[in-house]
Formats: sequence, C-alpha cells, structure tokens
Amino acid sequence: MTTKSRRSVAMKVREERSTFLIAFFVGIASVAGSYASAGYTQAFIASPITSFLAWGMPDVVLRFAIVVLTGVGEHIGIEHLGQQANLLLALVFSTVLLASLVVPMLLIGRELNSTAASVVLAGSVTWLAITILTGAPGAAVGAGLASAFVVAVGALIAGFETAPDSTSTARRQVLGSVAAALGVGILGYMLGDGKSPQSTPEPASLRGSDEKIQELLAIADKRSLDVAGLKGLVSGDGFYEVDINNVNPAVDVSEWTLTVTGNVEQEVTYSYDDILSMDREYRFSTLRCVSDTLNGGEMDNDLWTGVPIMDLIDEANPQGEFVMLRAVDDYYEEFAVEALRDGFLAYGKNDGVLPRGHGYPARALIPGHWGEISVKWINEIQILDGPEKGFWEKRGWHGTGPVNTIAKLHAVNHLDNGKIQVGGHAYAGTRGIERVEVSVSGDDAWNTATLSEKLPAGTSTAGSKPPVRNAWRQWEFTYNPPSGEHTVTVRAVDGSGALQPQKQSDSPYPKGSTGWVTRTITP
Ligand SMILES: Nc1nc2c(c(=O)[nH]1)N[C@H]1C(S)=C(S)[C@@H](COP(=O)(O)O)O[C@H]1N2
Ligand SMILES: [Mo]
Repeated sequence: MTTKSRRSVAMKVREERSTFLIAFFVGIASVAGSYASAGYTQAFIASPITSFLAWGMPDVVLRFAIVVLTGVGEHIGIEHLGQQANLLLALVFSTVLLASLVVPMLLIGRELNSTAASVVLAGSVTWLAITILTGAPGAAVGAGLASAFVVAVGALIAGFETAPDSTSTARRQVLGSVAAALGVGILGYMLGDGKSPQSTPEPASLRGSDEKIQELLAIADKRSLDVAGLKGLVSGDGFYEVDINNVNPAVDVSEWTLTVTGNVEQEVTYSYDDILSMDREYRFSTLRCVSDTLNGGEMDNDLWTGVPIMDLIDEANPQGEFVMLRAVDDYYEEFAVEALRDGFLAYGKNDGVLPRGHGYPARALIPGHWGEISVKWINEIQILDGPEKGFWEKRGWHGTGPVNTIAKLHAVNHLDNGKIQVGGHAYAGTRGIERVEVSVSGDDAWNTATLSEKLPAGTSTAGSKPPVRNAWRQWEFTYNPPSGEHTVTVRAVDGSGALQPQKQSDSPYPKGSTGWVTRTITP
C-alpha cells in the first residue's frame, strides 16, 4: 500500500467519524428545535418517545422507574425522580434516533458533493420523522430548521479553508456544528420554556371560587390541628402527583369530550360546557397511591368541585357490572360499577380549576379506593360485561380495591416545656378513622391521640345521592419523653372498629404497604 492510499483511508475514517459527530449535534439541535416550537406538550419529540418507553418497557423496569425511583426521590427531596429518569432516557433516545436518520442524508450530500443537498435532506428527514412521531407537522418545523441550520453552519465554517487539509476541514465542520447546536439548544430551551403551558386556562364560568368553596375551605382551615411541620387538612399545591406521563396531556377543552360507551342502552357524550352547566357539588376527598410507602408522602386531601359521576352514566342506562375508565394519555383502569356509585367527576380543585397535572379538564375520584382508579384526563367511561385488567393490574398490582388503614407520623416537635409532640395524618378510606393510638418506647400502653374534627363529606344537590365521607384526619399526641433515645409507634382504628394490621409488608407492591409506623426519637 502506498503512503498516499494509506493516508486516504485515514482520511475516510476521519470523515466518517466527523459525519457521526455532526449528526449527533444535529440530533441535539433538533430536539431543542422541537422543544422551541412545541414547548412541553405532546407535540414535543420527547413526548411520544417517553410514552413508547413507558409502554414498551418490561413491567419490572417500568415499576422500578415509576414506583421505586419516585419513592426514592420523595425521600431525598426530588419530585418525580422516576419520571425525570424516563425523560432523560427519552431525550437521549430522541437525539440518537434523529442523528441516525441524518447520517445517511449527510452521506448522500457528500456523495453529491452538495452542501445544499445535505442541508435540505437533513432538515426534511428531521421534520418528517417528528411529524410522524408526534402527528404535529406545524410544531415539527422548528426541529427541521434547527437540523438544517446546524448542517449549514458546519459546512460554512468548514468552507473557510486556510490550507487544503481535509483533517482540519472535518474538524472545523464538527466544531461549527457544535457551536450551532449550542446556540440552537440555548435558544430552543428559552423559547420552549415560554411555550410550555404552566397552568391550565381558567374558564370564565369557573373564574374566582364561589362562596361555598370559601366556606368549606374555611371549615378545613379551622379544623386543622395546630402542629408545627404538619400539613393542614387541605394539601393544595403540595398534593402528590403520580401518573405514567412525563409530558402531561395538554387538553384543549373545546375539543375534549367524555363519552359513556360499551354495554349501554345508548352512548352519551358530554362536552366540557355540558358538565360545567350541571349542578355543582363539592367533595373533601383523599387520595393515596398504592405505591405509597408506609410513612411516605403519596397521600393527600383536597376540596374538589364537580358532579356525581353516576348522573352522567345513568343517562346511558348501563347494562354491565364492570367499568373501564379511559383517558387521554391512553391510561385505563377497570373496577366494579358498584364503586362508581359514590364516584365523582371533578373539574375544580380547591379554589381553582383542576390543574393540568391532576387531570385537567376532568378526573374521576373514587372514594375509598387506591388512587390509581381515580383516572385523570378522563375521556371515556366504558361499561363492561366482565372483569378485565387495567394498566397496573396487567403489571401485577392489585390496586383497584379499598385502601389499607394507615396512621402516618410526620411531625416531631420538641416543645419548650420539655415535652415532645408528635403528629400526622390517618386515613382508612370510606371506613373513616375512629381512633389513633400512640405507644412510646414500645411499652404496651396505648395512648389515645387527639384527632382533628371530621371534615364534612361535601354537598349534594336536590335529588342526588348524599356524598360519602372519604377524608383523612390529623392526629396529635404530646408526652413527657423518657430519658434518651426512644421510639414512638402509631396505629389507627377504623370506623368499623378494626385495628390497623401490625404485619409489616416488605414493599407496597403489589397490594399496598401494611404495618405500624415507628419512629426513633432523640430528645
Ligand atoms: N390518566 C391517568 N390517570 C391516573 C394515572 C395515570 O397515570 N394516568 N395515575 C393514577 C394513579 S396511580 C394515582 S395514585 C392517581 C394520583 O392522582 P394525583 O396525581 O392527582 O395525585 O392518579 C391516577 N390517575
Ligand atoms: Mo397510584
């Protein structure tokens, strides 16, 4: 082999490597461009990719990502860690996917010896791929332009030949695309951030909360125990959030409908306005995720505005005993129609419209059951003849049933008088909490804790079924600490007189955590 031909082989390798590098930076810029024109919505390339990852992932991985990582995140103070990990994966995946589509375009352009061809082909393939994946051609334009721009800048910089040395040409081309991708990335991040829907639009008919909401919130405020470091009876913005999405659905209410389908006499479809025009009712309702750890934070309570869900379903004259609730994010959960009797369709939360992350424009609330069947972004109520598996049941969970009884211990206060005050929330679904008991230092003496006064269930309008109570209560207990380190154990008795089971589960999977919460306290 001559020196010359050996040199050209080396050159080829270098060229090849630079093509891959440029394509990679084109990929990064395209993702940024997609974000710039779509914001954090479902038209953003990462959105279909995260769904694809979530739906295609083996059950164990999904469970790990959503449940375990989210739980770990809670403990170390990072919200939605599982979803963030999935998002990161989706961003990498999107970049690599787009880059690998751009490589052949760059090679064709080089073969044709035409920068213009590379630019146009790279831009077009990026636009096309994102259009196919998101179904949003308009929002894919930003990515197409970003892709073309990075290729063009790379070629332009490479064109400033100082010496006819193709090694430095390739290097300059790569550096040019790095710089372009960096610029597009920063610009894309800023533009996209401004585009992301931060809050849900406030429909005129819901603007400003009504008197009844103010009255009920005032009751909750008054009944909340005054314990430092303990959430009140209404969670508000701190309400936990669990779902399968990284990018929550951004629903346009003018296009959204809720339809009762399946085994019904006739299908009935409701628009957002149809539902808002029905008589408004209110519910204090607590949600707890089946993946919540024993003393975890995936349990909250709020005041919800909406209508009894059965009123909507009765219009269709349902003929089956089971129901599948379906949602805009393709989530679905099945359970017995019986549980719907006390179900609620909420479109408001405390003194505002239902937030996007909690299911805007409307969600189900099924009192006393694990949170997973309180389907958010609901768009279909399908009546079934027989049981079927829901999203989580297909993955081994048993999360459609009634909640376990739990008393949590979240506040520990060293009072000025030397006493120690402990407190938390207790919840047993529609069974209610009758009593909370506290044992100090594991002795057999069980002391009765002070409980917050029960919250009202909510309101009902003429002709509708009175609401069932489904709200947590707070508890508080103050004691003279023994000297040195000691433990405090807490347990609840539900409204049926049943004691919270002592048997500790290893993990919330598959039926929810069980056992008594114990904390070690140092005076
Ligand atoms: N459409 C949809 N609804 C959903 C989910 C989801 O992933 N998609 N997650 C469920 C789960 S597992 C829980 S615990 C509750 C949580 O409701 P929150 O996020 O308002 O607290 O929503 C439920 N509804
Ligand atoms: Mo959940």
